[in-house]
Amino acid sequence: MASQNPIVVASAKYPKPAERTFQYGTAGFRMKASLLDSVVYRVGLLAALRSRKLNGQRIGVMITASHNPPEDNGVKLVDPMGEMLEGSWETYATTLANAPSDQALLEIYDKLTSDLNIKTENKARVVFARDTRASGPRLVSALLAALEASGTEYTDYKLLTTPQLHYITRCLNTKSTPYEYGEPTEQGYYQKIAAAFKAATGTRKFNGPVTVDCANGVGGPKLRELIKYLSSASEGGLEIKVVNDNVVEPERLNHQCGADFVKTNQRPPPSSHAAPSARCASLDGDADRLMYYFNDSDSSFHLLDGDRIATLAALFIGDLARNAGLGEKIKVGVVQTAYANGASTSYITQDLRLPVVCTPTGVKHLHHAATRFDVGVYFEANGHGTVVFSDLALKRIGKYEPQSPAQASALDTLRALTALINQTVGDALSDLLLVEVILAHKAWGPKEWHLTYTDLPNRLGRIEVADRNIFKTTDAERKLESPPGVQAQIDALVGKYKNGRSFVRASGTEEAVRVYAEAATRGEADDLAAKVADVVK
Ligand code: 16G
Ligand code: ZN
Repeated sequence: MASQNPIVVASAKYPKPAERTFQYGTAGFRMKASLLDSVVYRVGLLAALRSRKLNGQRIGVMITASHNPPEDNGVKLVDPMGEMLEGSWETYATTLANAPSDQALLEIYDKLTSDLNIKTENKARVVFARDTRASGPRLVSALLAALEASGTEYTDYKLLTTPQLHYITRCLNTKSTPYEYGEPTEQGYYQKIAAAFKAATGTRKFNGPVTVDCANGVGGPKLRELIKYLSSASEGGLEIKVVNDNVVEPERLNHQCGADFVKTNQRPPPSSHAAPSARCASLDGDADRLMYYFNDSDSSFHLLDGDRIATLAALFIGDLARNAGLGEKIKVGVVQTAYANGASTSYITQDLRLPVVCTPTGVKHLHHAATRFDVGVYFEANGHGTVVFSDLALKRIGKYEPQSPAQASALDTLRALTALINQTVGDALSDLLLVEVILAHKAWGPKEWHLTYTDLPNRLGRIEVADRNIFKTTDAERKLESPPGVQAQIDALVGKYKNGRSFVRASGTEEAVRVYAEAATRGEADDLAAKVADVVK
C-alpha cells in the first residue's frame, strides 16, 4: 500500500502549512523558523535525489538564516565541489516544498526520479550542519527523518559556519583525486588555513590588533577555535580580539551587531569601543560575509566593504602574479554586482587595468562568472566574496620555476594564498586572514587602504510594494524592462545628476523592492534615491 511508503509515513509528521507557497530563493529557503519543518524535510529528500543522480557524491545541507533575525531560519543545498546548488534543481526544490499532501510529495519524488533518470540503486550521501539558532536542532530532526526515509547515508557536522560546510563537502568529494582540497574535518579546515596564513605572512609584521565582531553567531566559537591554530601575538602573530560572540543567548544573534548591521546602518555596533584608526571587522550570522571599518581621529566612520576587499585583493594578487613572472600567463579579473560603488569599478578598470564583469545579485551568479577568469576575484558590496583560481592557473602557479629571488618570494606568497582562500564560497574567516596578510605586506593601516580611491556617495532604500514580481530587470539588474515606462523615468532623473547612477530591483529575500542611487555629492545621491523611489511607489 502506498501509504506505507516510508517517505509518506515520515512526511505526515512534517505537514506543509496550508495556504503557503515556498520558493527556493537567492540563498535557499528562508523564513520564520516555525514554518520551516516541512520545507527542511522535503529539502532532505531532494538532497538524496541529487546525490543519487551524481553517483553518490556528497551533497551538503546547511541550516541557517545568515543575517536574518534569530526567529528566522533557512536551508540550502551545497553541490559536490562546494558550490551552490545548480540552478535547474532550485525548481525541483520549489516543487517538492509546495506539494500539497504527503501522497503528492511521494508522486513528485518518484516522477523526479524517473524524469531525471536517477538510478535508485545508487548510494545517496549527505553531510549537514547548522548555525547557532535555537530552532536548529528541531529542524535537524526533520532533515534526519527525510534522510532515513530515503535510505541516505549521512554525517552530522553539528555547528559549523556555512563556508566550513562548503569546504568539507568539497574535501569529501575530491579525496584521493588530483584535485584533493583538504582534510574533510573542521580541524582540517583550521590546519589548512593556519598553515597558509603563516606561509603567506612570512616575516611581515602586523600593525596592531584587529577587533572582530562575530554577530553573536556561529562565527564566534569558530573564530576562537581558529585562533588556537595561529601564532600568538607574543610570537609575532596577529592579535585578534573577539567581540560579540555570545551564542548562549540566541536572541542576541545579529542584534545591533554583525556585518549586515554595519553595512546597512553605516556605523559600528553600539558595543564597539575601538580606538581611532584601529582595524575593526564584522562577520554575519553564518560567517560568510565580512566588513571592515574604522573611526578616524575626528571620529568619522569609514566602511571598508566588499568592494574594498575586492579591490585590495585584486591589487595584491595582480602584483604578485606580475612579480612572480606570471603576469602574461595568469589573467586576473573582477566580478561585481550593480551595487558596487562606481568609484570601485573605475579604480579597477583605470588604475589596476583589470577587466570587470557585472552579474545579477547572488553568490552563484558571481561565482560562475569568476570561474571564467584564470583568477577571478568576486565580492558583493555586502561583504560576501572570495577568489577562485582556475585549474590552469593552479597548475601554472604550482609548476613555475622562478628566475630570481624576488620571483621566488612572490610565488611563495601566491601559492600560500591559493590555500588560504576558501575557493568554494565567500568565507569571512578566510577573507579576514587574506585582508590581514595583504595589509601586513603593504604595511598599511585601514586609512591607507581607504585612501586607494574615494567612494561616490550612495543611498540604498527599501520600498514595500503590492507585488514585487512585476519588477523585472535586464542587463545584470541595471535596467527595468517591466513595468513599462518606469526605466525611461529613471533614466530622465539620472541624467540630471553629475556621476548619477540608479537602479531598481525586486529583492530575492524579502517582500520589497530595493532602490540604489549614487551621485557626486551626498545631497544629490539622497535626492536621486528619493525621486526614483517616488517613481516606483
Ligand atoms: C542572498 C545572497 C546574497 C545577496 C542577497 C541579496 C547568497 C548566498 N546570498 O543573501 O549574495 O546579496 O541575497 O538580497 O547568494 P536581496 O535580493 O534581498 O537584495
Ligand atoms: Zn551569511
